[in-house]
Amino acid sequence: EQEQEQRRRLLAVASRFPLPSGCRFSYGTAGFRADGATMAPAVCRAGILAALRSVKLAGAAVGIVITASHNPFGDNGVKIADPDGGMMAQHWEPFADALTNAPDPDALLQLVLQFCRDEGIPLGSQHTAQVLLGRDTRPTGAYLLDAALQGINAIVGACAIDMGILTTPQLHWMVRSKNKGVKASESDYFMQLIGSFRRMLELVPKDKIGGEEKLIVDGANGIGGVKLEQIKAELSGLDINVRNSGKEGEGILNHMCGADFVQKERVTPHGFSSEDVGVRCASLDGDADRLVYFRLPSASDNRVDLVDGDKILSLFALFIREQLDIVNNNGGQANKSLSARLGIVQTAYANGASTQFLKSLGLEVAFTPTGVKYLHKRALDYDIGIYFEANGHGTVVFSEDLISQLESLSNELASQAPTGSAQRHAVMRLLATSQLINQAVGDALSGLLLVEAILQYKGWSFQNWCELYSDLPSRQLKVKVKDRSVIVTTDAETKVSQPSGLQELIDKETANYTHGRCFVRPSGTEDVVRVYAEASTQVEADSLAKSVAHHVERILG
Ligand code: G16
Repeated sequence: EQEQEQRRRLLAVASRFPLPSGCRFSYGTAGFRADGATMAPAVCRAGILAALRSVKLAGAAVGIVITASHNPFGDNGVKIADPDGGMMAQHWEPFADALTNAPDPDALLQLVLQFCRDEGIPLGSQHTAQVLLGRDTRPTGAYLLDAALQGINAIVGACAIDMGILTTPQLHWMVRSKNKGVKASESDYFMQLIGSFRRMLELVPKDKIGGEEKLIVDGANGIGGVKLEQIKAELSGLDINVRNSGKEGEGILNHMCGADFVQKERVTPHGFSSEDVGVRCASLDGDADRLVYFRLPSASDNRVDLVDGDKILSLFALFIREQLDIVNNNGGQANKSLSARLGIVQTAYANGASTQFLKSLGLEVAFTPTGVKYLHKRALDYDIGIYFEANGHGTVVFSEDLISQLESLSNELASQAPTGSAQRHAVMRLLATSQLINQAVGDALSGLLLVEAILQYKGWSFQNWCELYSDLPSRQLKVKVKDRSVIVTTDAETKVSQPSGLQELIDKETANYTHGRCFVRPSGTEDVVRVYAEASTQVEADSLAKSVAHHVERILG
């Protein structure tokens, strides 16, 4: 009987959300995205998918975030979080694609039944499933949330919990926390952020206290600014001013503002003026999973000095390496040590100068294709894995084993040495870092607080941070083509394998430039091909990108 009920529900929901003819969705870099008004069938099916994933994983909580992140205001999309808070396991992506594109209710039912047989998912029996939902501030959000709820409720035994309007990383954090059996509400998230930030500041050496407190944050008119406004009064040691906060009249989501705009265009976002020259500024994206920093160097033009994800990564790497060194050497006095493998993960978009800088520190640097789903997974191979995309998406992940080593070392040192021991302080900084920085996914709010705590610890100005290394001039372009999926890449997206002949053309162009480097790849979030070029001068980087973009246009139409 339950089986009959299950079939009935799936057929009913599929007929309520028919796929518009000619519509084809594809699970991209971070889920499904399109014009918000066309997304309901895909979001409803993502609801079915998330509930099935939870049934498969014995009722563990799974997450859905309704957002199109850095994309324009009218777009929307859906990201799915696995029980550990990371992106949905990649081996379910083909099923996600098939389910979303099932042409009619019967085809959808058959697909689900077959998949459940193949995956051993006990559909229709006494199993439970729970899905946590969140959405950003987009106008289609409420309507799409309802579609997701209907999809979840189409699976017998599934329970949906609406967590409200959130940043993407908040929802990922909640899913992870819930499955760890720890408190998982928004106020728990804020408490963890505020508490660990305070601990970090308490551990700032006395002679470094008194750095630049003023920080202006561009909230992209999205949800990140709203949340930052909620907690900023509790962040003592920081004087935060939020612009593009999403309030009525401040501007449009992601339009001429936000992390993607600042990182790609390298110009002042909307809402900033010559009065802000010289002040440290940060930019979040629409769902606050990306973070970049910038400064207006002069009032005479709108150019910015950019600190992108690579330089945030470099700051984190320097700090963590320094703490590990203090723990393990302690000026030759260490009697206890940690065994911790520290690794860095980047993509082909990482500025060549950043990779060289990290390698010069003796750090191991690995590369993956674009998408946090790849970087995060690779970072988990280390005891401390630091990953960042140049666009500002990244975090630091700590292994469970290292956390327990740190906890017991902290206890031992407390009983042995006077409380002021440098070694113990370094252990405590590492523990506070693991609490502050989101362990589930890249999180602009937690990343921002870690940056601020480290700058204070080091007594660094924005200028000191900028000078870590000089970026090689680079340029990124978008090319609109008929069908971007024609491009197939290999070697972590640094080479094109199809269409044939394109890579040879890229190589030929690149050979004309000193320190030239160039690659192309189809975006997984926008209907464009991205072209990235680097060279020893800006004029050369621009020209290399332009000539390769021209080849792409010519070959792909
Ligand atoms: C998403 C992914 C990022 C990726 C970005 C751009 O970010 O989470 O890992 O770098 O898309 O991807 P693509 O170049 O394929 O368009 P977001 O912030 O848009 O969710």
